Amino acid sequence: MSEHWLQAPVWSWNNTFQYEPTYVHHWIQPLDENENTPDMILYGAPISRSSISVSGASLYPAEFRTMWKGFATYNLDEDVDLTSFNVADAGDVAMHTTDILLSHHRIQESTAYLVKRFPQTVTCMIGGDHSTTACAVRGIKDVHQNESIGILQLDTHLDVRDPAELGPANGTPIRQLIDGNTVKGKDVINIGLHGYFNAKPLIDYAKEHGIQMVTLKQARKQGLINTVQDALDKLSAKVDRIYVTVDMDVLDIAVAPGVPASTPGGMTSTELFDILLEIGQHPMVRHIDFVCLDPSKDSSTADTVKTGVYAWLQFITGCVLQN
Ligand SMILES: [Mn+2]
Repeated sequence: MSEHWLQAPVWSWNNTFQYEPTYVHHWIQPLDENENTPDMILYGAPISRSSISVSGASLYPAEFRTMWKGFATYNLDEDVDLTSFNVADAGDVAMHTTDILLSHHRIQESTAYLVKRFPQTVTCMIGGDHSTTACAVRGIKDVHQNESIGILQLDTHLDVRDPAELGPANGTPIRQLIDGNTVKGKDVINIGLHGYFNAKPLIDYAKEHGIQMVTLKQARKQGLINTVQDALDKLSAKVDRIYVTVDMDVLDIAVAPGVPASTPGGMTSTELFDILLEIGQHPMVRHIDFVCLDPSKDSSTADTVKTGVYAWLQFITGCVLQN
């Protein structure tokens, strides 16, 4: 069994709760490594020292859990209660204070541990900045070396900047995975690109490696749901498992004050919620992450953290509808 660096979550549950769970903080339980197979394992990767610009995204896993108490387990729109879906919280990967590469390696090892120990379980990583995605995908590949992994990326950016120049920073994860032969460029689909936020040489790299770019403008024209279904179908036809990475900077700057890299012209929160409901229903999606949300930049009413929890619950609702 591979080593892992998971520590009990910062947030402590009310395990003495004696009624049927009706709010998210009653429902999620700490991971019991000796027991059953949970439907989903949640784990935090609280690192943002690897961000190109200043970010407090390392604070997100703790704030994410704190916000659970504001959400019921019942989804009114879909008329489903989520409590039948067993979500276990494995806590956060312990980060080294100064050694970024060591911290990244711990994320990789901890992901490998979870994927190996719970092969049937969907994993959900809460970042942290986007550098964490490269670590998680490598961890999955370590366990499933003969499987191909496809990535559906919801992001304003391609994240193919050069690690030789920046180190394994948050602008580089997709390039790390392609250059490291973990994932093929043609097995990456990015939805959410728009406007003026990807320099031309990065687009050239993406084209050269066959990354499929769907701009937000194109996606809206053909319908976001159709676009996502199409992307998942395409990936399903050629890979063994799909990893979905949600960079919260895909959201419009007006609805995501807590995402340092969000931009004008991005997704509305409703668009993101609709997409995640669809993604959750797809059986090939085995892994998901949510990254780059910095609670220290958020509004005083934590609007973006609330949006982040809502987005995650939409994915889970999709999983429940699939079953
Ligand atoms: Mn990104």
